[in-house]
Order: sequence, then C-alpha cells, then structure tokens
Amino acid sequence: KSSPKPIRCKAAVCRKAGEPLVMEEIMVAPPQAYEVRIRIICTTLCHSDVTFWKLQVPPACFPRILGHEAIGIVESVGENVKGVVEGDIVLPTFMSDCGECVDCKSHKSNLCSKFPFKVSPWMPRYENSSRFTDLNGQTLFHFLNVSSFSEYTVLDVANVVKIDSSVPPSLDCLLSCGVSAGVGAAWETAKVKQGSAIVIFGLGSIGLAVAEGARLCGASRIIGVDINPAKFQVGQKFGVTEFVNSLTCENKSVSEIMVINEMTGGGADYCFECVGSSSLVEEADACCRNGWGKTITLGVDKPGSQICLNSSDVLHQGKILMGSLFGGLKAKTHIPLLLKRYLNNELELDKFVTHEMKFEDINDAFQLLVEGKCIRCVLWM
Ligand code: CXF
Ligand code: ZN
Repeated sequence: KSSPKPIRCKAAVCRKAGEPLVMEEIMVAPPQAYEVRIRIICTTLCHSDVTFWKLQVPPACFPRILGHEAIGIVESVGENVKGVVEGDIVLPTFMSDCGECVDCKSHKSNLCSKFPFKVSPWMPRYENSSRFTDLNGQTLFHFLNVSSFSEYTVLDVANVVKIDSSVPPSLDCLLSCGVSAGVGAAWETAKVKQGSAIVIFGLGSIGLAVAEGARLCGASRIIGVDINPAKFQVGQKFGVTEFVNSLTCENKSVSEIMVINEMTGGGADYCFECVGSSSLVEEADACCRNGWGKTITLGVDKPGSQICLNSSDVLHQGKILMGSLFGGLKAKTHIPLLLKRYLNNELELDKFVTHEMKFEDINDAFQLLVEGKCIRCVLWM
C-alpha cells in the first residue's frame, strides 16, 4: 500500500482571540509513527473551546484549530499503530490513554503519566510538531490533542478510542469531553451510592451531565444551585429534584444560610463544583456532611487561584475533596461502557443535543454557546 499523502481540506481557523473563525483550505500532513489521521464526521462545541477562543494571554496561541469533541473515521495510520486500522470509527479524547505507563495500567487513575494532561499547541509525542499548515505554509497550532474543527485531523493513538458503530455519531461525539466528564464525576470519581443526596453547583452542560450520572447511580435527591432560576426547568429533564437560587440568599452564601444543611439534615453526601470558581469549591465543601461528605471539583478557575480551607475544620470534619479530570474515566476502558449504557436505554444522551448545524455555520454555534442558549450543538462536516 502506498504511503499517505498530505490532504487539502477545509478547517475553521482561529486566527485572533475572540474574532470569528475563518473557514479556509489547509494542508493536513500524513500521520507520523503512533499517529492516525481521521476524517471528522461531526464535532460539537465545549466551553473550553470558547475559553481558548477568547483567551489573549499564554497558553493562548494563534492561528489555531480548536475543537475537541468529535467522532471520526480513520483515513490512514502511521507506523507502529496497533489496535486501529483504516475505516475504523474512533472517538478522539483530549486525555491520553497510552495503556503502558504505571498509571494507565492501574485502575486507580486516569491520569496518563507518559502524556500528562496539558494544553499544548503541538502533537503529544513529538516536540514542537504540528500536522497543520495553511496554504502559505504557516504552521497552525493544535488544541487539546484533538483539533476537530477541520475536515481532517491527526491524533496520537493514545488519544483515540475505537468504538462500534451502532450509536448515532451525533451522540457518540458527546462522550469526547463534557458529557463524559460530568457523568464520570458522579459514577467514577465520586462513586455516588444509591439513595444519596447530592448538590450540583452550576447547572451548565457539565452540571447537567453530573445530574445524569447521579441519576444513573440512583441518587434520590439531586439539588441544583445556580444564579439563573430558568436552570431549574432545564435541570428537571436531567433528574434535578430541587433547586436553590443562590442569588436570593440575602447577600449571604448558600453555606452561610445553611440551606443545604437544612434540606439534607446535616449536609449533602456529595457536592460537585461545576462552575470553575475556587470560592465555590469552599462553598461546596462547607455544604457536605461531616464524616463522609465528598466534594468533587470539575470547574476550571483562573491559573494560580487558591482554595482556602480552615485547617482545624478540615481535621474535625473528616470530609473529602477530590479533583476530577474527564470524570476520572479511562478513555479506552470507560467510553465503550458508557455507550453500552446508552444502548441499554440507561444513559440518556439525546437530551444533551439541543442544536445541529452545518460545519460552515460554526460561528453561529459559538454565539449560541457564548449566550448560554445551547447545551450541545452538533456540527456536521
Ligand atoms: C478541559 C479540562 C480541564 C482543563 C481545561 C480543558 N478539557 C476540556 O474541556
Ligand atoms: Zn471540553
């Protein structure tokens, strides 16, 4: 078989922070060893795409191809690629799963230590190496090991999960990031027990996915906390049973007025911070029950922000605080299990898709997400 050639295709290039993406023809180089080149079938937008579209300071870099929730079909493979062949359907994941390091081999972690998570503009296995150029030969940067806002992209084999094709692609792609992160946080990181009372701070897409995960785990009370009262109605579709409007707390915080404490008779079993505010992590911790309450943080605050907890409270209260990247899921192990749960009519993926559009209309999709008008907008290539 002849070796793969560069491909010319369309991509939505982010040339300047906050400016509309530019649909252009680009060149996608062949996959190197341990890499696969895929044709994207469809892609969705996650809030991190918006964050890195707007960001003006490092690690921002332009021109860049954003996008990290997608599903694709393998067009060609580089040397030494095992486990996937041309024609396979694969789900890209921003978290690597090399399968070989101590951490990937342990069931206790999803944090690959061969390719530790970072927001790099390059391919993970090769230093300062991009597979994208524009038609003037200028390098285009990668994003989160995926860069799916392009008809073709190149991924490391550690960042693709082979999946069977019985689930519609528009639902598959949800599992690349946001929905997996939320569902996994309840299921794998917190290991929510049946009958528990949980609190979700922030009912955006991630918070709603936590609710879905908690519902699947059999939580009996799912309390949503948000500043937007309209979020209760949305949340109910995802299993939210009660709502606290944190704006109507007489200028006090949710923990100060003890509302969660009262509702749950002493504190929640689990709290999830889904906004990305370190002070909300402190709030979440304060709303957990002494002795066994667990707080899970999923939100991303500004670089360098600190969480401040009183040390004697920590000692006396015996609570747990855990971070959850990608819901603690090991991409190659857990994504096929989530798809199985969808096929068993347990995991409800359909309700996350609120909009569908053509890839060309990607700037409209950005607007919808910025204005908080969509959960997931699927873009068809
Ligand atoms: C996020 C995960 C937390 C750090 C920034 C990127 N991944 C995808 O949205
Ligand atoms: Zn994401």
